[in-house]
Amino acid sequence: MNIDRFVQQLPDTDPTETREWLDSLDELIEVEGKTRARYVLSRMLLRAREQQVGIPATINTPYVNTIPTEEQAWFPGDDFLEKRIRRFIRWNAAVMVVRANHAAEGIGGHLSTFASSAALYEVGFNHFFRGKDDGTPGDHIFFQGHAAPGIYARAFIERRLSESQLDHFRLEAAGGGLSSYPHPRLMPEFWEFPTVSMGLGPLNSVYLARFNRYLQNRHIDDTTGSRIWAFLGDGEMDEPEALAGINLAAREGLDNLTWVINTNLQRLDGPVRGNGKIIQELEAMFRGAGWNVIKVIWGSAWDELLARDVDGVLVNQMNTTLDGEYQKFAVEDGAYIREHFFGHDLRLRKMVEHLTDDQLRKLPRGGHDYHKIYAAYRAAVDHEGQPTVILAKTIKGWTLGPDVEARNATHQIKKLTGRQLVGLRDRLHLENEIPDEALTEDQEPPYFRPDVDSPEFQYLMERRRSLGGSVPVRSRTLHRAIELPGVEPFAEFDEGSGTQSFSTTMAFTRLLRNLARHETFGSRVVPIIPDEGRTFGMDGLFKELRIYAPFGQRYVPVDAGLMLSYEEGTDGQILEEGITEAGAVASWTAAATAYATRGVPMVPFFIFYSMFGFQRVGDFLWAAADARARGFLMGATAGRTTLLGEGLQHQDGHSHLLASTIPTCEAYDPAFAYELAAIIEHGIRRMYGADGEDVFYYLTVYNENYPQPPKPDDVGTGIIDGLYRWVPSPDGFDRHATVLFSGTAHLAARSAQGELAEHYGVGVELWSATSYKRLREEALSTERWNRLHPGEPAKTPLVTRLLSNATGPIVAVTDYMKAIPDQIARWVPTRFDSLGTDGFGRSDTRQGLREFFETDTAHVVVAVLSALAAEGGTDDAAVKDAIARYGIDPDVGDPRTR
Ligand SMILES: Cc1ncc(C[n+]2csc(CCOP(=O)(O)OP(=O)(O)O)c2C)c(N)n1
Ligand SMILES: [Mg+2]
Repeated sequence: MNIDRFVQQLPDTDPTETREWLDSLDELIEVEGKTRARYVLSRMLLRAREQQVGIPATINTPYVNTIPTEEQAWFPGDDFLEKRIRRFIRWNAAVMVVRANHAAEGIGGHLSTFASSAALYEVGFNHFFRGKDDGTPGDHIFFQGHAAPGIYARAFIERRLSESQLDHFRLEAAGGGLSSYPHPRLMPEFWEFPTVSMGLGPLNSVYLARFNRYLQNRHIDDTTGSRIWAFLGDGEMDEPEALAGINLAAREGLDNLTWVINTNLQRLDGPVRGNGKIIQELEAMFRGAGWNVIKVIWGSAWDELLARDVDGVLVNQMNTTLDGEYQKFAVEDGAYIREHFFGHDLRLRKMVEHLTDDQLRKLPRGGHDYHKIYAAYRAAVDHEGQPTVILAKTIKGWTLGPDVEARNATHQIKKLTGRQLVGLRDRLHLENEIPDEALTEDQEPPYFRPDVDSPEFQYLMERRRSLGGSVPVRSRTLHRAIELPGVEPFAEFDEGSGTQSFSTTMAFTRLLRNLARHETFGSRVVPIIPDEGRTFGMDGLFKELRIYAPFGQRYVPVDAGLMLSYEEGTDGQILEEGITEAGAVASWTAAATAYATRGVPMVPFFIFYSMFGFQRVGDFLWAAADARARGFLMGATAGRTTLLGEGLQHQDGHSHLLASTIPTCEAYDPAFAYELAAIIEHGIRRMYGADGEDVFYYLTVYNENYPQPPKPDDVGTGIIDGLYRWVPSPDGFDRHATVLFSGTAHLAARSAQGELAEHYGVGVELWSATSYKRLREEALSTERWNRLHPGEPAKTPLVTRLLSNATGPIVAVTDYMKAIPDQIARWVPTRFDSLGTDGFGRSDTRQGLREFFETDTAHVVVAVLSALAAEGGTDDAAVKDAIARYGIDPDVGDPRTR
């Protein structure tokens, strides 16, 4: 509490009275002790709040459970059966990792994460997680990536997975295996949310909870029956993205969101906060952000001790013990704990006199106590108006024995010796299920699955039935079909703009408006903007589509009187995210996967500064591809020379290179409005039509204005395939060459065509290359087919077939790096050169920059002549002439290194 500064600012109007209050506090502490004083102060603060006396918030509570025993919800389950089930699952989870590492040395896997969180999951499975069998989308659950073996182990007992599948944990290449972590791309009927890259799950879960509210408020889908659960690691909380969304979750009152942080005090290398207390640190942050925080620190066996802690010595000891020390207590015996935890104070020693050393060692942590966990989940689910975080203290590697539990190396342990397996078996009391004969060194440790008529199986299945069936299940059942638009929204772009100049960004904004206003399809369009709408000329949409604000617009905007005012509403369509590309991409992912998570296809357009796209949030986009996202990413203010003045950090010459790394990303760099419209139309039909494909689109749009040409008649499928002849070679020339352009580079290509015709007698045909990525991928597939089908007539890659019709050597020009056109170089049938913007951007005029990066008219002319000379089609004199004509300094440094 930062109360000192608060107090210092205020005058003391009655110092005598102040003194009296302080004296009585001092006396209270002296006579009754600190605990009593703390209690009285808390009561005073409560009363002050009742009387509307505002006091700066306290952000930490003592190191004890938030829910007092007497307020703990009654546990409705069967203790005995649930414990048995949990033991079976614990056993199988461990055995599958051990067996996998026998079958394939080094294959990896994790024992300790699930071992510490088994109870956290099992209480959820038996009492909370809603399935989809009742025809609803159920709950949305983010499982901690490293806990995957436990989730498989349960699915095995539920008879959703076979023994052979468990034995193919991490052996996926031949098909039918189980993926290391939650990967919908690899197990599309099982996993829903990829989580394993730390920090992505937390942020994605916040924005999914938010997106569900958006769907609700916009009357698109009833999402009230779905809770978002995210199971997270305490180490994971150090990722900046992990905490980046917590303010939004509180601000928008997302009480449909529950986070369960497995605070086992350890991460991969060692303690998360050896010298501090991660639970207290997290409590402060979440409380400060406005979350409901529930700490589950101590198991039930501590209740009795805490009840006798009238002096507060136990709580004091709990408050002052560091996490590093708690970790040590987890590996030490009872005598050590008696000495070092309870030994500092005679009153403490006395408190545990009646307990044996063994009982002391077994005093459990709250996160292993399913009564405490149940109470916390119940409280979270019932809590209104705020998201809830449960901080559940556990021991990493719990039940796996003294060599593993709470050891610093525990995270990496993936093998158990015969002795350790026997130890685990005994610890889990599975002597009848796993007899000694089954644990000899000459055989694999067996799995155990209770019979279908066993009480355990019956209980477990009944629990799941009553909650709507098994989880996790990824479904593609359509709940609310989408109606696709006809050609109308796209048609106007085919006509071109005559003499009027506008940019592809402006064309996009217009198209987006057409789509969003469409009578049936329109409501499914989700424009997502990270505070850049004005930059892209989209501010007109603020008024027309309005900005989503869950509680409406509770103020009069400064521009209320203007035509294009800043309008917010509970059913606003635009997600104006503010300056968070990570948050915006998380929103996009939620929308782009709604076809599966909710059976409600949504069509998100995330429009961002192309430079702050892939390289800023590339990992999120990779995860979105894993989650089988469908939607559009719009890299605006694209290019390294088109966005003129902004300089090095802004000018994007490589997002297409980064996009090329994602197999399901269709990356396009259109030059003209009609291309843009054709690609988006095709994308909508491909992703959202019958048998929609799990791909997404990345399109770069520029801010340079020029007259948009009409669509030529004979482009066929060229725009979508990635390449088509835009203008044939003019007649009447002996020498010919071909120039490929993309994006704004068409300007240089077209003027070079004129220059080459006028001064050098070269007829140039122009091709528009909308997607080198697509061309390359087609060529790679064809090449592979040829390699594997010797003796059969070889197929020719599309790009080779197309360019066999081009005349002369080929020069490609782009506002991106040369590596982008070079993607096809191997399959170009003639000489191929590329001009691009390798190097750091800098501020200048467009012309200045294009000169600098050698992508302007002059350099296209020189490149064509140089290629012709090399091919014997002309001589060096023409090249020299051009260099002189355009005033190029041949000895100036390479822009790549300047
Ligand atoms: C972005 C990222 N960085 C690093 C890793 C490697 N890694 C995997 S698990 C782990 C430690 C996890 O600790 P914690 O979050 O506390 O989870 P626990 O297993 O303790 O529950 C690390 C560093 C990762 N998966 N993702
Ligand atoms: Mg941890």
